[in-house]
Amino acid sequence: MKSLVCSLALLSAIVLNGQSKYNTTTLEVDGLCGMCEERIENAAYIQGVKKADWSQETHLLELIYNSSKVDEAAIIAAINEVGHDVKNHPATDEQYANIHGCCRFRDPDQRAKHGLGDPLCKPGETHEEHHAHGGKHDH
Ligand SMILES: [Cu+2]
Repeated sequence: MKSLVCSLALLSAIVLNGQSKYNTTTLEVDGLCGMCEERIENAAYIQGVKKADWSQETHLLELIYNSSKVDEAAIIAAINEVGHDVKNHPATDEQYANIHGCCRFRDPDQRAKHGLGDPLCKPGETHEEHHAHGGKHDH
């Protein structure tokens, strides 16, 4: 009986090990305050995400996720969906428009109030423009 329990435990350990592939990554996400932190973390906790922890000081979002259930692109899309810019992946203006007034992280005055410098993504830079290749360059 004891050996059966041991075999079952061993078997389930192998099965669990084979299914769970946890990736750890860090994303830079723009935001201002504690409300942003809650919004970003709630958005990032989609199915397959084990840990999402955003720091108001560093603006870094620490993620642990199951790569067999979810990928980085899906997590970035979920964060964009609530209006936050991820480095190299800005939210659309429509998505940003839903951000609460005191969380307007693209607003230079709000940034200054929170002691922040340049935003992660330039104002007016839309998702489409960002990914466009060979566009006009006026220097
Ligand atoms: Cu905020």
